[in-house]
Amino acid sequence: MKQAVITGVNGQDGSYLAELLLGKGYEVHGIVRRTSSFSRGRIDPFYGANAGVSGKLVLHYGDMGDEKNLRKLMEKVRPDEVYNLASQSHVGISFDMPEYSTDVNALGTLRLLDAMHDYCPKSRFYQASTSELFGSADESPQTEQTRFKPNSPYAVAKLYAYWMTVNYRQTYGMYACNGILFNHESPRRGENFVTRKITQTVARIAAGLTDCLYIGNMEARRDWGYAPDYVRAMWLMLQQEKADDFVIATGELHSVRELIEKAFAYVGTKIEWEGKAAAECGIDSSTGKHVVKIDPKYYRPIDIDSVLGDASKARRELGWEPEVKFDRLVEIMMEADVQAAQSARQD
Ligand code: NAP
Ligand code: G4F
Repeated sequence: MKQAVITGVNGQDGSYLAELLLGKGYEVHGIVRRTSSFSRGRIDPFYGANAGVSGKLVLHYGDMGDEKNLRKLMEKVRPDEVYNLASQSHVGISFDMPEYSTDVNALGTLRLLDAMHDYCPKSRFYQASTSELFGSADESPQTEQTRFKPNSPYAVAKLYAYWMTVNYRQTYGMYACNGILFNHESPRRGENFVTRKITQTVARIAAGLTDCLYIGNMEARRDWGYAPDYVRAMWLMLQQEKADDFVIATGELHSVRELIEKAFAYVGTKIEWEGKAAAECGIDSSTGKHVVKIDPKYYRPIDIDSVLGDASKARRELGWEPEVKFDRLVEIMMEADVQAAQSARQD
Protein backbone atom coordinates (compact mmCIF):
# COMPACT_ATOMS: atom_id res chain seq x y z
CA MET A 1 0.00 0.00 0.00
CA LYS A 2 1.47 3.40 -1.00
CA GLN A 3 1.74 6.00 1.73
CA ALA A 4 1.31 9.74 1.32
CA VAL A 5 1.53 12.66 3.72
CA ILE A 6 -0.71 15.66 3.06
CA THR A 7 -0.11 18.89 4.98
CA GLY A 8 -3.28 21.03 4.97
CA VAL A 9 -5.46 17.92 4.55
CA ASN A 10 -8.39 19.76 6.14
CA GLY A 11 -8.37 22.48 3.47
CA GLN A 12 -10.18 22.60 0.13
CA ASP A 13 -7.41 20.92 -1.90
CA GLY A 14 -6.25 18.65 0.92
CA SER A 15 -9.71 17.14 1.23
CA TYR A 16 -10.08 16.49 -2.53
CA LEU A 17 -6.55 15.10 -2.77
CA ALA A 18 -7.12 12.80 0.23
CA GLU A 19 -10.32 11.56 -1.43
CA LEU A 20 -8.46 10.91 -4.70
CA LEU A 21 -5.57 9.05 -3.03
CA LEU A 22 -7.88 7.02 -0.76
CA GLY A 23 -9.80 5.99 -3.87
CA LYS A 24 -6.51 4.72 -5.32
CA GLY A 25 -5.86 2.64 -2.19
CA TYR A 26 -3.23 4.87 -0.52
CA GLU A 27 -2.69 5.11 3.21
CA VAL A 28 -3.00 8.87 3.67
CA HIS A 29 -1.40 10.62 6.65
CA GLY A 30 -2.93 14.06 7.05
CA ILE A 31 -1.60 16.82 9.27
CA VAL A 32 -4.30 18.77 11.11
CA ARG A 33 -4.05 21.72 13.48
CA ARG A 34 -5.46 21.85 16.95
CA THR A 35 -8.36 24.33 16.93
CA SER A 36 -10.71 25.45 19.72
CA SER A 37 -13.80 24.42 17.78
CA PHE A 38 -13.79 21.19 15.85
CA SER A 39 -14.32 21.75 12.13
CA ARG A 40 -13.50 18.74 9.97
CA GLY A 41 -16.54 18.87 7.69
CA ARG A 42 -14.43 18.53 4.53
CA ILE A 43 -12.71 15.28 5.56
CA ASP A 44 -15.26 13.70 7.92
CA PRO A 45 -17.04 11.78 5.12
CA PHE A 46 -13.99 9.64 4.38
CA TYR A 47 -12.50 9.35 7.87
CA GLY A 48 -13.12 6.33 10.07
CA ALA A 49 -14.34 2.79 9.74
CA ASN A 50 -17.35 3.43 7.50
CA ALA A 51 -15.63 5.70 5.04
CA GLY A 52 -16.32 3.43 2.05
CA VAL A 53 -12.89 4.08 0.46
CA SER A 54 -10.25 1.51 -0.33
CA GLY A 55 -7.40 3.36 1.42
CA LYS A 56 -7.01 4.50 4.99
CA LEU A 57 -6.85 8.03 6.42
CA VAL A 58 -4.68 8.62 9.50
CA LEU A 59 -4.67 12.07 11.10
CA HIS A 60 -1.76 13.60 13.02
CA TYR A 61 -1.73 16.86 14.95
CA GLY A 62 0.95 19.17 13.65
CA ASP A 63 1.85 22.61 12.43
CA MET A 64 4.16 23.99 9.74
CA GLY A 65 5.71 26.16 12.45
CA ASP A 66 6.76 23.13 14.52
CA GLU A 67 9.95 21.71 13.06
CA LYS A 68 10.28 18.83 15.52
CA ASN A 69 6.76 17.68 14.85
CA LEU A 70 7.40 17.57 11.08
CA ARG A 71 10.69 15.73 11.55
CA LYS A 72 9.09 13.13 13.82
CA LEU A 73 6.34 12.50 11.30
CA MET A 74 8.78 12.03 8.40
CA GLU A 75 10.91 9.69 10.51
CA LYS A 76 7.89 7.63 11.58
CA VAL A 77 5.96 7.40 8.28
CA ARG A 78 8.76 7.64 5.65
CA PRO A 79 6.07 8.09 3.00
CA ASP A 80 6.31 7.51 -0.75
CA GLU A 81 4.82 10.93 -1.49
CA VAL A 82 4.49 14.23 0.38
CA TYR A 83 2.03 16.92 -0.72
CA ASN A 84 2.70 20.28 0.95
CA LEU A 85 -0.65 22.07 0.78
CA ALA A 86 -0.70 23.75 4.22
CA SER A 87 -0.59 27.52 4.02
CA GLN A 88 -2.00 30.82 5.20
CA SER A 89 -3.61 30.89 1.78
CA HIS A 90 -5.51 34.21 1.80
CA VAL A 91 -3.65 36.87 -0.22
CA GLY A 92 -5.60 39.81 1.28
CA ILE A 93 -5.00 38.64 4.86
CA SER A 94 -1.27 38.20 4.18
CA PHE A 95 -1.00 42.02 4.13
CA ASP A 96 -2.27 42.00 7.75
CA MET A 97 -0.12 39.00 8.77
CA PRO A 98 3.07 39.14 6.67
CA GLU A 99 5.35 37.55 9.27
CA TYR A 100 3.01 34.65 10.06
CA SER A 101 2.33 34.07 6.34
CA THR A 102 6.09 33.92 5.73
CA ASP A 103 6.70 31.55 8.62
CA VAL A 104 4.05 29.07 7.47
CA ASN A 105 4.33 29.39 3.69
CA ALA A 106 8.09 29.91 3.29
CA LEU A 107 9.90 28.53 6.34
CA GLY A 108 7.29 25.80 6.83
CA THR A 109 8.21 24.45 3.39
CA LEU A 110 11.91 24.55 4.25
CA ARG A 111 11.27 22.68 7.53
CA LEU A 112 9.41 19.96 5.65
CA LEU A 113 11.95 19.63 2.82
CA ASP A 114 14.76 19.40 5.32
CA ALA A 115 12.98 16.73 7.37
CA MET A 116 12.45 14.74 4.15
CA HIS A 117 16.08 15.18 3.18
CA ASP A 118 17.19 13.72 6.54
CA TYR A 119 14.65 10.90 6.95
CA CYS A 120 13.14 9.99 3.57
CA PRO A 121 15.16 11.56 0.72
CA LYS A 122 13.64 9.16 -1.82
CA SER A 123 10.09 10.37 -1.08
CA ARG A 124 8.49 12.45 -3.81
CA PHE A 125 7.54 16.04 -2.91
CA TYR A 126 4.78 18.30 -4.28
CA GLN A 127 4.84 22.01 -3.45
CA ALA A 128 1.64 24.05 -3.76
CA SER A 129 3.00 26.94 -5.78
CA THR A 130 0.71 29.54 -7.26
CA SER A 131 -0.06 31.90 -10.12
CA GLU A 132 0.39 34.67 -7.51
CA LEU A 133 4.14 34.25 -8.19
CA PHE A 134 3.60 36.05 -11.52
CA GLY A 135 2.01 39.11 -9.86
CA SER A 136 1.18 41.76 -12.46
CA ALA A 137 2.95 39.75 -15.12
CA ASP A 138 4.93 41.06 -18.08
CA GLU A 139 3.17 38.74 -20.53
CA SER A 140 -0.13 36.93 -20.94
CA PRO A 141 -0.85 34.05 -20.80
CA GLN A 142 1.73 32.96 -18.24
CA THR A 143 3.82 29.81 -18.69
CA GLU A 144 6.61 28.08 -16.75
CA GLN A 145 9.01 30.54 -18.47
CA THR A 146 7.24 33.76 -17.41
CA ARG A 147 9.21 36.01 -15.04
CA PHE A 148 8.00 36.02 -11.42
CA LYS A 149 6.99 39.43 -9.98
CA PRO A 150 5.24 38.60 -6.67
CA ASN A 151 3.37 41.55 -5.15
CA SER A 152 1.95 40.39 -1.81
CA PRO A 153 3.51 38.94 1.37
CA TYR A 154 1.72 35.68 0.46
CA ALA A 155 3.31 35.58 -2.99
CA VAL A 156 6.79 36.55 -1.78
CA ALA A 157 6.68 33.73 0.80
CA LYS A 158 5.48 31.29 -1.88
CA LEU A 159 8.35 32.40 -4.12
CA TYR A 160 10.83 31.38 -1.41
CA ALA A 161 9.11 27.99 -1.15
CA TYR A 162 9.17 27.62 -4.96
CA TRP A 163 12.94 28.17 -5.11
CA MET A 164 13.64 25.97 -2.08
CA THR A 165 11.81 23.16 -3.86
CA VAL A 166 13.95 23.68 -6.98
CA ASN A 167 17.04 23.97 -4.78
CA TYR A 168 16.47 20.65 -2.98
CA ARG A 169 15.86 19.01 -6.37
CA GLN A 170 19.07 20.41 -7.87
CA THR A 171 21.33 20.14 -4.82
CA TYR A 172 20.27 16.81 -3.35
CA GLY A 173 18.63 15.13 -6.34
CA MET A 174 15.30 14.91 -4.55
CA TYR A 175 12.14 14.32 -6.60
CA ALA A 176 10.54 17.70 -5.84
CA CYS A 177 7.96 19.44 -8.04
CA ASN A 178 6.19 22.80 -8.09
CA GLY A 179 2.60 22.89 -9.29
CA ILE A 180 2.04 26.52 -10.33
CA LEU A 181 -1.71 26.38 -9.92
CA PHE A 182 -4.06 29.15 -10.99
CA ASN A 183 -7.20 29.81 -8.92
CA HIS A 184 -9.34 26.76 -8.37
CA GLU A 185 -12.64 26.62 -6.58
CA SER A 186 -15.41 24.27 -5.47
CA PRO A 187 -18.26 23.99 -2.98
CA ARG A 188 -15.50 23.25 -0.42
CA ARG A 189 -13.75 26.59 -1.07
CA GLY A 190 -13.16 28.77 2.01
CA GLU A 191 -16.01 31.24 2.51
CA ASN A 192 -13.83 34.37 2.31
CA PHE A 193 -12.44 33.73 -1.17
CA VAL A 194 -14.30 35.70 -3.79
CA THR A 195 -16.01 32.87 -5.72
CA ARG A 196 -17.44 31.12 -2.67
CA LYS A 197 -18.34 34.40 -0.99
CA ILE A 198 -20.38 35.31 -4.08
CA THR A 199 -22.12 31.94 -4.57
CA GLN A 200 -22.91 31.59 -0.87
CA THR A 201 -24.22 35.15 -0.45
CA VAL A 202 -26.27 35.09 -3.67
CA ALA A 203 -27.86 31.79 -2.60
CA ARG A 204 -28.65 33.31 0.81
CA ILE A 205 -30.14 36.44 -0.76
CA ALA A 206 -32.37 34.23 -2.95
CA ALA A 207 -33.49 32.29 0.15
CA GLY A 208 -34.30 35.53 2.01
CA LEU A 209 -31.55 34.94 4.59
CA THR A 210 -29.60 38.12 3.82
CA ASP A 211 -30.03 41.30 1.76
CA CYS A 212 -26.83 42.31 0.10
CA LEU A 213 -23.43 41.17 -1.20
CA TYR A 214 -20.60 43.49 -0.07
CA ILE A 215 -17.65 43.18 -2.41
CA GLY A 216 -14.25 44.72 -3.30
CA ASN A 217 -12.53 44.99 -6.70
CA MET A 218 -15.06 43.77 -9.30
CA GLU A 219 -12.73 44.38 -12.26
CA ALA A 220 -10.19 41.74 -11.12
CA ARG A 221 -9.98 38.89 -13.62
CA ARG A 222 -8.89 35.36 -12.85
CA ASP A 223 -8.42 31.99 -14.55
CA TRP A 224 -10.80 29.95 -12.38
CA GLY A 225 -10.78 26.13 -12.49
CA TYR A 226 -12.32 23.30 -10.50
CA ALA A 227 -10.37 21.95 -7.50
CA PRO A 228 -10.90 18.20 -8.17
CA ASP A 229 -9.33 18.66 -11.64
CA TYR A 230 -6.35 20.40 -10.05
CA VAL A 231 -5.60 17.76 -7.38
CA ARG A 232 -5.51 15.20 -10.20
CA ALA A 233 -2.67 17.27 -11.71
CA MET A 234 -0.80 17.21 -8.36
CA TRP A 235 -0.90 13.43 -8.29
CA LEU A 236 0.16 13.16 -11.95
CA MET A 237 3.22 15.35 -11.26
CA LEU A 238 4.49 12.80 -8.74
CA GLN A 239 4.02 9.81 -11.11
CA GLN A 240 6.51 10.93 -13.79
CA GLU A 241 10.03 9.68 -14.51
CA LYS A 242 11.58 13.02 -13.69
CA ALA A 243 10.55 15.82 -11.30
CA ASP A 244 9.56 19.11 -12.95
CA ASP A 245 7.42 22.25 -12.50
CA PHE A 246 4.06 22.73 -14.24
CA VAL A 247 1.48 25.49 -14.79
CA ILE A 248 -2.07 24.23 -14.20
CA ALA A 249 -4.86 26.47 -15.55
CA THR A 250 -7.97 26.49 -17.73
CA GLY A 251 -6.79 29.21 -20.16
CA GLU A 252 -10.03 31.21 -19.66
CA LEU A 253 -10.26 34.65 -18.11
CA HIS A 254 -13.36 36.01 -16.30
CA SER A 255 -14.00 39.00 -14.05
CA VAL A 256 -15.46 39.16 -10.54
CA ARG A 257 -18.31 41.23 -12.02
CA GLU A 258 -19.09 38.47 -14.54
CA LEU A 259 -19.10 35.92 -11.73
CA ILE A 260 -21.60 38.01 -9.76
CA GLU A 261 -23.90 38.34 -12.80
CA LYS A 262 -23.72 34.58 -13.48
CA ALA A 263 -24.44 33.64 -9.87
CA PHE A 264 -27.51 35.91 -9.78
CA ALA A 265 -28.65 34.61 -13.17
CA TYR A 266 -28.60 31.07 -11.70
CA VAL A 267 -31.34 32.12 -9.20
CA GLY A 268 -33.26 34.00 -11.93
CA THR A 269 -32.11 37.54 -11.04
CA LYS A 270 -30.86 40.02 -13.63
CA ILE A 271 -28.44 42.61 -12.28
CA GLU A 272 -28.35 46.22 -13.52
CA TRP A 273 -25.37 48.34 -12.55
CA GLU A 274 -25.66 51.96 -11.36
CA GLY A 275 -23.04 54.46 -10.14
CA LYS A 276 -19.28 54.48 -10.39
CA ALA A 277 -16.23 53.20 -8.47
CA ALA A 278 -16.89 52.76 -4.72
CA ALA A 279 -20.44 54.14 -5.16
CA GLU A 280 -21.40 51.50 -7.72
CA CYS A 281 -24.39 49.25 -6.87
CA GLY A 282 -25.94 46.15 -8.39
CA ILE A 283 -29.72 46.37 -8.58
CA ASP A 284 -32.20 43.49 -8.89
CA SER A 285 -33.94 44.52 -12.13
CA SER A 286 -37.29 43.03 -11.09
CA THR A 287 -37.53 44.38 -7.48
CA GLY A 288 -35.30 47.49 -7.66
CA LYS A 289 -33.47 46.32 -4.50
CA HIS A 290 -29.77 47.12 -4.06
CA VAL A 291 -28.29 43.63 -3.81
CA VAL A 292 -24.59 44.35 -4.52
CA LYS A 293 -22.59 47.13 -2.87
CA ILE A 294 -18.91 48.01 -2.75
CA ASP A 295 -17.19 47.87 0.62
CA PRO A 296 -13.70 49.41 0.29
CA LYS A 297 -12.47 47.30 3.19
CA TYR A 298 -12.19 44.45 0.64
CA TYR A 299 -9.81 46.47 -1.57
CA ARG A 300 -6.19 45.32 -1.22
CA PRO A 301 -3.16 47.61 -0.79
CA ILE A 302 -2.08 46.24 -4.18
CA ASP A 303 -4.09 43.85 -6.35
CA ILE A 304 -3.46 41.78 -9.45
CA ASP A 305 -5.74 42.91 -12.30
CA SER A 306 -5.53 39.72 -14.29
CA VAL A 307 -3.79 36.31 -14.39
CA LEU A 308 -4.25 33.82 -17.19
CA GLY A 309 -2.44 30.49 -17.47
CA ASP A 310 -1.16 28.43 -20.38
CA ALA A 311 -1.09 24.77 -19.30
CA SER A 312 0.31 23.42 -22.61
CA LYS A 313 3.24 21.70 -20.88
CA ALA A 314 0.93 19.84 -18.46
CA ARG A 315 -1.31 18.83 -21.39
CA ARG A 316 1.65 17.54 -23.36
CA GLU A 317 3.70 15.87 -20.62
CA LEU A 318 1.11 14.84 -18.01
CA GLY A 319 -1.85 14.30 -20.34
CA TRP A 320 -3.80 16.63 -18.01
CA GLU A 321 -6.94 18.47 -19.14
CA PRO A 322 -9.43 20.48 -17.06
CA GLU A 323 -12.85 18.80 -17.22
CA VAL A 324 -14.78 21.73 -15.72
CA LYS A 325 -14.61 25.31 -17.01
CA PHE A 326 -16.07 28.58 -15.69
CA ASP A 327 -19.80 28.24 -16.59
CA ARG A 328 -20.10 24.72 -15.17
CA LEU A 329 -18.00 25.69 -12.13
CA VAL A 330 -20.45 28.46 -11.21
CA GLU A 331 -23.36 26.03 -11.64
CA ILE A 332 -21.70 23.41 -9.38
CA MET A 333 -21.03 25.98 -6.67
CA MET A 334 -24.50 27.55 -6.93
CA GLU A 335 -26.23 24.14 -6.78
CA ALA A 336 -24.44 23.37 -3.50
CA ASP A 337 -24.95 26.80 -1.93
CA VAL A 338 -28.62 27.03 -2.94
CA GLN A 339 -29.22 23.64 -1.32
CA ALA A 340 -27.39 24.74 1.86
CA ALA A 341 -29.33 28.02 2.02
CA GLN A 342 -32.66 26.20 1.60
CA SER A 343 -31.78 23.80 4.44
CA ALA A 344 -30.73 26.74 6.65
CA ARG A 345 -34.09 28.44 5.98
CA GLN A 346 -35.97 25.35 7.14
CA ASP A 347 -34.00 25.17 10.44
P1 NAP B 1 -7.07 26.26 2.22
O1 NAP B 1 -8.44 25.73 1.96
O2 NAP B 1 -6.91 27.58 2.89
O3 NAP B 1 -6.30 25.13 3.07
C1 NAP B 1 -5.08 25.41 3.70
C2 NAP B 1 -4.84 24.33 4.75
O4 NAP B 1 -3.62 24.63 5.42
C3 NAP B 1 -5.93 24.25 5.83
O5 NAP B 1 -6.25 22.92 6.09
C4 NAP B 1 -5.24 24.86 7.05
O6 NAP B 1 -5.66 24.31 8.28
C5 NAP B 1 -3.81 24.47 6.81
N1 NAP B 1 -2.87 25.31 7.55
C6 NAP B 1 -2.84 26.66 7.62
N2 NAP B 1 -1.84 27.07 8.42
C7 NAP B 1 -1.23 25.95 8.86
C8 NAP B 1 -0.14 25.70 9.74
N3 NAP B 1 0.53 26.71 10.33
N4 NAP B 1 0.21 24.42 9.97
C9 NAP B 1 -0.47 23.38 9.42
N5 NAP B 1 -1.52 23.56 8.60
C10 NAP B 1 -1.89 24.83 8.32
O7 NAP B 1 -6.23 26.33 0.87
P2 NAP B 1 -6.47 25.54 -0.51
O8 NAP B 1 -7.29 26.38 -1.40
O9 NAP B 1 -6.85 24.16 -0.23
O10 NAP B 1 -5.00 25.59 -1.13
C11 NAP B 1 -4.06 24.54 -0.88
C12 NAP B 1 -2.66 25.06 -1.15
O11 NAP B 1 -2.56 25.48 -2.50
C13 NAP B 1 -2.26 26.27 -0.33
O12 NAP B 1 -0.88 26.16 -0.05
C14 NAP B 1 -2.50 27.45 -1.23
O13 NAP B 1 -1.67 28.53 -0.89
C15 NAP B 1 -2.15 26.85 -2.57
N6 NAP B 1 -2.84 27.37 -3.75
C16 NAP B 1 -4.19 27.45 -3.77
C17 NAP B 1 -4.84 27.88 -4.92
C18 NAP B 1 -6.34 27.97 -5.00
O14 NAP B 1 -6.83 28.66 -5.90
N7 NAP B 1 -7.08 27.29 -4.16
C19 NAP B 1 -4.08 28.23 -6.05
C20 NAP B 1 -2.69 28.10 -6.00
C21 NAP B 1 -2.09 27.66 -4.85
P3 NAP B 1 -7.14 24.59 8.89
O15 NAP B 1 -8.04 23.65 8.12
O16 NAP B 1 -6.98 24.22 10.32
O17 NAP B 1 -7.44 26.02 8.65
O1 G4F C 1 -10.67 34.87 -4.27
P1 G4F C 1 -9.47 35.67 -3.97
O2 G4F C 1 -9.23 36.03 -2.55
O3 G4F C 1 -8.24 34.90 -4.62
P2 G4F C 1 -6.73 35.32 -4.97
O4 G4F C 1 -6.31 36.56 -4.27
O5 G4F C 1 -6.62 35.31 -6.45
O6 G4F C 1 -5.91 34.11 -4.33
C1 G4F C 1 -6.34 32.76 -4.46
O7 G4F C 1 -5.81 32.20 -5.64
C2 G4F C 1 -4.37 32.15 -5.67
C3 G4F C 1 -3.97 31.51 -7.01
O8 G4F C 1 -3.80 32.50 -7.95
C4 G4F C 1 -3.89 31.29 -4.52
F1 G4F C 1 -2.53 31.19 -4.55
C5 G4F C 1 -4.35 31.87 -3.20
O9 G4F C 1 -3.98 30.99 -2.15
C6 G4F C 1 -5.87 32.00 -3.22
O10 G4F C 1 -6.42 30.71 -3.25
O11 G4F C 1 -9.52 37.05 -4.79
C7 G4F C 1 -9.63 37.08 -6.21
C8 G4F C 1 -9.86 38.52 -6.67
C9 G4F C 1 -8.84 39.51 -6.08
O12 G4F C 1 -8.44 40.39 -7.09
C10 G4F C 1 -9.64 40.28 -5.05
O13 G4F C 1 -9.21 41.61 -4.83
O14 G4F C 1 -11.14 38.94 -6.20
C11 G4F C 1 -11.02 40.25 -5.67
N1 G4F C 1 -12.11 40.48 -4.70
C12 G4F C 1 -13.08 41.41 -4.85
N2 G4F C 1 -13.89 41.40 -3.77
C13 G4F C 1 -12.27 39.87 -3.52
C14 G4F C 1 -13.40 40.45 -2.94
N3 G4F C 1 -11.57 38.87 -2.93
C15 G4F C 1 -12.03 38.42 -1.72
N4 G4F C 1 -11.36 37.41 -1.12
N5 G4F C 1 -13.12 38.98 -1.10
C16 G4F C 1 -13.85 39.99 -1.67
O15 G4F C 1 -14.83 40.48 -1.10
